[in-house]
Formats: sequence, C-alpha cells, structure tokens
Amino acid sequence: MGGSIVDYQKIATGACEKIEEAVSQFCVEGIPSECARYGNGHINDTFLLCTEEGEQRHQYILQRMNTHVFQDPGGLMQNISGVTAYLRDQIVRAGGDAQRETLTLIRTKAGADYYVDSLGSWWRMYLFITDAVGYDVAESKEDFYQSAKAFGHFQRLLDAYPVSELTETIPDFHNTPKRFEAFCRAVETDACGRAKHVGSEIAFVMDRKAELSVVMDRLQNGEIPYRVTHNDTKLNNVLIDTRSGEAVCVIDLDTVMPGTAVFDFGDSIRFGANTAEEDERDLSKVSLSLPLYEAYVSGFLEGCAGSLTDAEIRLLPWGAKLMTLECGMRFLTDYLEGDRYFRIHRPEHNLDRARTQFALVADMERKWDAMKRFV
Ligand code: ADP
Ligand code: GN1
Ligand code: MG
Repeated sequence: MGGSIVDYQKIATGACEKIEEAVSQFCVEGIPSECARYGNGHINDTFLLCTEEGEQRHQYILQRMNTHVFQDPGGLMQNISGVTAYLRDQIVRAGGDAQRETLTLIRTKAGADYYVDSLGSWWRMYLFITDAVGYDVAESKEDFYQSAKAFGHFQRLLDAYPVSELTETIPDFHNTPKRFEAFCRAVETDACGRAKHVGSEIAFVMDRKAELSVVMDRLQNGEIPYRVTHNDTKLNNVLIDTRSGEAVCVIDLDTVMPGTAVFDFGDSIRFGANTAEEDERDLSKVSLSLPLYEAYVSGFLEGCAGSLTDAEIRLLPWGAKLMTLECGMRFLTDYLEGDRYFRIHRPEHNLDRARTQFALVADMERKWDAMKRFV
C-alpha cells in the first residue's frame, strides 16, 4: 500500500483497518513512519509505532483493545489511568524514573486516554519502554527472580490503593469454581463437536473437582485478604532491562482488580517455572522447575516486603497448582467453544495449551511435598 505506515500483509487480520486513523488521533512526537504487530499477548492487538523527528526516532505501543474480553472498556481505562497515576506518584517520590517504571498513557488530540474509531474499536497508546524485553521463557533463574520481585513490589505499591475506585474488568476472573462451571457448560453444549476427542483432558479436570475451591473458600471466608492484585502475572507481562538484567516495569494492567496475592504468585509459576513453553506439543518437555519455583518464592516474598500473612504464604503452592489447572480449564473451554477468547495461531492451539497446563499440574502433584516444604 503506497505511502502507508502499515504493512497490511504482515498484519493479516480483519478489523485493524483503522490503524492509521487511530494513529492520527494521538499526540505523538514526530511523523509516524512504521507500525507493525508486536509481542505475544493473547488478548489485545498490539503494535509498535515508530515516528521520526529529524534525526530522532520515537517509539510507542498502540493497542486495539479486546472489547469482547473487556466489556467495559471505559471502566478499564479509568482503572489504568488511576493506577498508573498512583504508581507514577510513588515512583517519583522514591526517586525513580516514572516513564520507565510504569506505563505512560499518551493522550489523544481530544484530551482522552483512548480513541474509539469509526468502526467502534477502542484504541490506546503508551510510551514504548526501550531497552527492555518481556520473556516467554525464563532464560535464567536471575531473570525469574527479578520478575518475582517486580510483581511482589507492584502489589506492595498498590497496598493502599482505593479499591472502591476500581472497576472489576472481568467479573469472577480467577473464581476457579465458577471457571469450572463454565467449563462444564462447554463440555455439555459441545458447540463444535470436539468433546469426544478430549475425553482424557476432560477427565483430568473432573478428577480434581474437589480441590478447585481451596483458595476461593479461604478468600471468601476471610482467612486470606482481598488485595489489589495484577491477576495476569505472566513473565512476558514484566519488562526486564536488557543491560542491567533488572525488572523495570510491570505491564498489561487490564486485570488489576481486587484478588489474591496467592493467585498472582501462582500464575507466575504456571507460566515461568514451566521448563517448556505454554504451547509446547512435546509434553515430555513440560515440568515444574523447582529451582525456578524457589527463586520465584524468594523474589516474590522480598518484593512483597513482609506484607503477606502466614496463611497466604502457606497457600502459595495451591496458588501455583490452581492457576495452572484453571488456565488449562480456560484453554480447554475455549477449544470446546470454538476458539473465541484466546488468540490462536494454529487449529489446535488451545488444546495444545490446555495439555501443557495439565502436564504441569501432574508434575506439580509429583513435586508437591517439595513445593510445600520450600514455602
Ligand atoms: P496482551 O493483553 O495482549 O497480553 P500486553 O499489554 O501484555 O497485551 O502487550 C503485549 C506485549 O507488548 C507485551 O508482552 C510486551 O512485549 C509489549 N508491550 C506492551 N506494552 C509495552 C510498553 N509500554 N513498552 C514496551 N513493550 C510493551
Ligand atoms: C492472557 O493477555 P495475556 O496474553 O497477558 C489471559 C490470562 C491467561 C493468559 C494465558 C485477560 O494473558 O488470563 O492466563 O493469557 N488474559 C486475559 O497465557 O484473559
Ligand atoms: Mg500480556
């Protein structure tokens, strides 16, 4: 496409036709020169936008928000604007660099935090955090430890955040028993006729039904507290400085809501302490790395700086197991429902992802005593 900043062939998706319209609405520095897909998120459409201003180059992250997943995008943007402003304040007071250590929203020319295009898609823009990467696999124990410290610290910083100002962007997001009910409905409905091929995966979940409420019960009866948590603590949602190796910024703030620290811990283990990638097809490669698990426990407790209660600490292994089981259940639900939630890159992608999660749960069960002992 002559003169366009976007290579549409590489983007290969419908509904993103309005990229250029969206770009033109935000107050960027310089002239937009290139815009291409970026990162490995499963939910939003993410692009890296480059602009030029004489010799200088600027970079931004442009996102088309997923309004199928986030049905109150206005409330979500209020959360992000409130949380990032709050974090910025604390970072500045601690002498940090707020433009690196938290997300910075770029305003539109109309002064808003988002733009709704002529097709009704919601767009937002952030400063691109340079010289930092989000890993899909922990390359070293040190990186993983750094990510743990960052997620722990993130939660610590939000300890006193006014919860009443937060919209619940996805109701019952980590309510594992409710996720199970949704899973059972998907099995029952079997919208795509796929259930007959995944009998052993379905049985794997059913066999663990009694365990699914271990954490939710304690949250609901007050044994452990609700806190402002991130709720999507994958390793690629924290950016690690490529020079110093230290974590710089926790990103992907769409699911910051009241939740439990036990699940923030657990989701990180699910993704980052797996010796294989989340969608590995060779299940013999999938296992829980105890050294990575231990590094994460140490980093997370350090980042939380004494704020976790004994009851929360005792439940950390359960957080890991239940987040892995829940995520497997969510992938399998999506597979049964026809892949409508998570972005997929091949036909049985969600099924592959579900299988890795269940293989990881099985390995956690083998290593359960060691997991408990360490905390
Ligand atoms: P999703 O919800 O789809 O996971 P994310 O907000 O996590 O979307 O963004 C996807 C990826 O884009 C991240 O994993 C990260 O690599 C990259 N990314 C997002 N925001 C920034 C930013 N401000 N600076 C640099 N990279 C970013
Ligand atoms: C999604 O947005 P992303 O890719 O960081 C999902 C998480 C899952 C994860 C599995 C809002 O995370 O809950 O654990 O995929 N986010 C949402 O990889 O559903
Ligand atoms: Mg993400």
